[in-house]
Amino acid sequence: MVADPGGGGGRGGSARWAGMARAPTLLVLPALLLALTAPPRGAAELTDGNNEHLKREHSLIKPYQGVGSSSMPLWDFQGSTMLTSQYVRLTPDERSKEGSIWNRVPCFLKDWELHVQFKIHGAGKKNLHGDGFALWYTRERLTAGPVFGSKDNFHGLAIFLDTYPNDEATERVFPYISAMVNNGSLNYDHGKDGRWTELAGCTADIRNQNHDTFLAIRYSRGRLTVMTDVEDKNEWKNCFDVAGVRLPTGYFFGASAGTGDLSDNHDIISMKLFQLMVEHTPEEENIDWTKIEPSVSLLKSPKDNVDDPTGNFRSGPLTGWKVFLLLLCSLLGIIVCAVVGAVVFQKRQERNKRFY
Ligand SMILES: *[C@@H]1O[C@H](CO)[C@@H](O)[C@H](O)[C@H]1NC(C)=O
Ligand SMILES: [Ca+2]
Repeated sequence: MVADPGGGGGRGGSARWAGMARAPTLLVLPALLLALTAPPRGAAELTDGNNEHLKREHSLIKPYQGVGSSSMPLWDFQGSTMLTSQYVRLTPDERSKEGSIWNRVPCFLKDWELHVQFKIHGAGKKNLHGDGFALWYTRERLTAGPVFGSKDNFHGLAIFLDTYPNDEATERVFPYISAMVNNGSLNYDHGKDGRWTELAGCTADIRNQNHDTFLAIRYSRGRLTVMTDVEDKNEWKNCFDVAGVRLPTGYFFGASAGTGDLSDNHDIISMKLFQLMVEHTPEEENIDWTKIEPSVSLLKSPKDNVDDPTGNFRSGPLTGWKVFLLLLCSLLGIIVCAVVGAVVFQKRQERNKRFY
């Protein structure tokens, strides 16, 4: 196996994976035989980022050999994307740029984990920078568009690393990382930072950091997990973890970024794809995974049901008022009953006095 030239070869040691392998039962050895012949290994080691499970045909690693070259390119790039020996710059810190880089080889792995090292940096001061970048696992590739430099109404998965809050009324704290699954029918609402199509998300301080910043996306058995390593602690921190996500095989990995009036350098330093060794039932194995329609079966989180899609966030306080009114009415009712009761009781007492 070729030594990892992408720098940080030590990344993915067992220690940093301890947090990631919260469900070791999901990680099954490829074959029982292997387990019997090989010395016992911790389940967590299987996905510890070692080169054994690294899929080079889906990985983008320094010095980016084969990127855009005519002989055997694994990756294509488009728009403002610029290659150096140290990074792939999707956009420079200039207005109205968009660029992307796309894997040319469709991915037929059922269970995978993508590790992305990136750097978002620029001269823009507080909130005067944008817009962030997107990571894709989609049917379409290399098509410029309005969603972080790429096409809207896509088929597949998008992870947005959004650095600019377009929606001034948002309760989310930016930079904000979110996921969206689309079967081609949904639009990404840029003005609302994708609020209505958000599957899950988290806040992460991913801009203008002096240390390395990483993101991991794991997709296995319908479960989508996103983790960040952006605090220079060399450990993964959970961003979100959702079940019920259905994605087909045969889609393409990519990354894209766009700038508008505000800008930043959006650099990809590496994208490393690891195969996860997961056992599937015969029924699962028998279906044609390339035919799966991207979908999410999970119920929306309660906060999405409270929010009014018109952007009106009044339901919370209204509910409060209703509860208050209800309590007030109940209280008045109790007081009335008590008064009436007291009067009746007093009348009876008086009557009793008369008769005894
Ligand atoms: C695509 O998704 C939308 C909304 O999530 C759904 O209403 C529609 O039926 C889906 N289309 C297909 C072909 O599955
Ligand atoms: Ca935004």
